[in-house]
Amino acid sequence: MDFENRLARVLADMGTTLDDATNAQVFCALLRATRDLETAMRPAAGERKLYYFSAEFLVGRLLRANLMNLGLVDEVERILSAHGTSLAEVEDSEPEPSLGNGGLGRLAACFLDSIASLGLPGDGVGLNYHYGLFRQDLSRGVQGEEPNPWIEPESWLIDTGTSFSVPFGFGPLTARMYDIEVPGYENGVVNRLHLFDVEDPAPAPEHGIAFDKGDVRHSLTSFLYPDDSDEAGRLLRVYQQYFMVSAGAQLILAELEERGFAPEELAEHVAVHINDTHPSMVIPELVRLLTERGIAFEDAAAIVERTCGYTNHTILAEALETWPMGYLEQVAPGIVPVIRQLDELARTRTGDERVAVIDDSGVVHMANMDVHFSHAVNGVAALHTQILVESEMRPFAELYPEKFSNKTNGITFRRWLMGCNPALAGLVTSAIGDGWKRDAAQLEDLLALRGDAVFTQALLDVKGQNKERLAAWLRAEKNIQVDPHSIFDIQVKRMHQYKRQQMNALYAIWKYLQIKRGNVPNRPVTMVFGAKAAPAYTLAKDTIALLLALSGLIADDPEVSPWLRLVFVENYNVTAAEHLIPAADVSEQISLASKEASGTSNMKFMANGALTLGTLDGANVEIAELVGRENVYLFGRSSEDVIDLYDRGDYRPWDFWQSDPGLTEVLDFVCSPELLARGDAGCLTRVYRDFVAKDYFMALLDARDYVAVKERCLADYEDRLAWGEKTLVNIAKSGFFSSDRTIREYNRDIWHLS
Ligand code: 26Q
Repeated sequence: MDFENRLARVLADMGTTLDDATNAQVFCALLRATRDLETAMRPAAGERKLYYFSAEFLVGRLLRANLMNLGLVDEVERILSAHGTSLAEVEDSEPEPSLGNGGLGRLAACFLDSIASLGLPGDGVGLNYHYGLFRQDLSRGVQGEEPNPWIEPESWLIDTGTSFSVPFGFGPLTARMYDIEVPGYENGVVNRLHLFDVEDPAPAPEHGIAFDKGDVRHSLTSFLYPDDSDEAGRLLRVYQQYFMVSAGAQLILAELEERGFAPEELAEHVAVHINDTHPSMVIPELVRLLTERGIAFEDAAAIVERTCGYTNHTILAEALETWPMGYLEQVAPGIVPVIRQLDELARTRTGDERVAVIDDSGVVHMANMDVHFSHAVNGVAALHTQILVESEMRPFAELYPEKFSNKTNGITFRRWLMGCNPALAGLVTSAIGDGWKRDAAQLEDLLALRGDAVFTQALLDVKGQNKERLAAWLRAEKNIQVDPHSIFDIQVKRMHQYKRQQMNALYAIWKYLQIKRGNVPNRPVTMVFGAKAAPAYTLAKDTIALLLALSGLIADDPEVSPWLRLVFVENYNVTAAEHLIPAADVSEQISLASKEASGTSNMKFMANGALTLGTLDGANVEIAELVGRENVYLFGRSSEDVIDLYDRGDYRPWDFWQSDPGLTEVLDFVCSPELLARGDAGCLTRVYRDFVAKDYFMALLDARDYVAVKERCLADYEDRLAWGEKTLVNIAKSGFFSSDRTIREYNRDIWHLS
């Protein structure tokens, strides 16, 4: 049956027709027709199957992505336009699944797309959070958090009817498995994302995101990473993690048996991947289940070590998980003896206390357990892996040199170019054909068009169209006005001190003061921010308050507003990113060198023809190497300098503040009467005090250089053809950052799926 008939049938089932249906009903019918088509398709098969364990899968809206991979977008557009609507209008009815915080979760989603598109056998394993990550509310000038319910009566979730019993300390709890289909790009493959859920989930809280964390049986899957600032929150996190990995491990053994293999053969037929430490308990859980099936502990541990791979995503100490043994005894008593045995086994390999699984205060170090009992460990960009091997995990790298490798992150070009930027995708295809859609490295063919003024102008025109589109979207969705002829300078990512949105705020103040003095720029600049702050992260929330106060001050100042705008896009998520990234001129990637493991928005901006303004951190290093220094705007101290400064412990922000009158003026403005009239005094004072007394992520160290290089970048924008050529080189070189390339490397070096 063709898709049009399928759709008509579903609509008839719903008691309507394409002509009579609302956009919401058409969305619902498209969802059902697509899902039904996919359920009839088969997963990739092979000798070995991957299970990618992750606490987050930030998949974004799924209708367009699924239709694209099924090769149905053109047909659906044709059907819809005959009835006076379009995919863009219809997909606005789709709630975005809210199953991740940021980069790590979005990476997992890009990986699932690439695994299926390469025809590899691999499923995701995660949790079905009902209210997801919070929805951000900025209406009061500070961040408020609201539940984000995304599961509607008709959704992408398929109730498989399969369930597993998870043995918690308080007794067993049933984990019910829901699946989301993951189609490959035009290859007939459909893999799966398995999301485990409790049977009787708690209703959403009426207001805010406070809920009964003690009511584990019902609230386990309510929210993604409940606030872990209190004990109940931390315990619930352990419950979530064990629930996910115990159910996932049982699924693996059940499927292994179905495929006709013995538990002893696990490593030959299964690869387990641990996405950061959140799923680490899968190691002791698999060992426990294997020993239950009669395998001796040492053998089980060896099998599990040959099965598992682990990716580290951060070197920030606060994100390295450790759990007191007492928590584990309460939550998952079944794996406690296993963890003790694993600790002893690791101690037979080394006497180095720094790499112990259980330290002398009885705390379990999840990352240490991962490194001892995985056969492969990787960082997510060349610099990050180098820092892991040379400093953060040095004792491990000396003990197990063969385990360590780098796997530079990637993004799926299906969503991040073909899906979100059809104008650029069309232009690229008209120039080099469509081979790049399967093999992003072919984007390099664009380099032949360097010096072709007509093509360069066409690139600039596409950017102009995308800026108009973004302006229309911001007006309609967020009630924000922007000028498409201004330079769009965009920083979108989680709010964190190390990402240094506060340094970008200092630039805004500096520019504001310049314009007040009559130093107006060549062309107006629109600074765009989008970011959620963790609910318990005070300084991050304070920085949002500062940016909101600045936004209002600038907008209401008739001398400044024709030249500068600062807009803060509320509730930044994947859908917002898909509108923002294609329209960016400047991509802000300004983390303190050594702190951003990789970054992935840097890759998305590059592929969409924005120029990077950044530090030599994470994957920015590789971007700069690929495009050459003349096609990227670099500033700031090197990672070596920064690591030295931390080692010596002699960074003093107040020296900068006192010795540099320009900086003093900008900093003092944070607590000026003008801003205090608009923003919460407590928030602004905390930001100010942190700058001068602590500045742990050294914004003041790089602030001067940042302002200077940003000014040079904005001035360069005026030579339109030269700028267009730089964007051409960036797009042409971005193919390296395809997640297809990343997944090929994981498969070649770690998973060996086929
Ligand atoms: C840990 C303990 C307690 C509560 C929460 C957490 C927690 C939650 C989320 C720790 C880490 C995360 C997410 C980390 C993350 O998104 N890391 C990013 O991963 C990207 C993909 O590799 C990289 O590109 C980014 O550089 C990295 O910051």
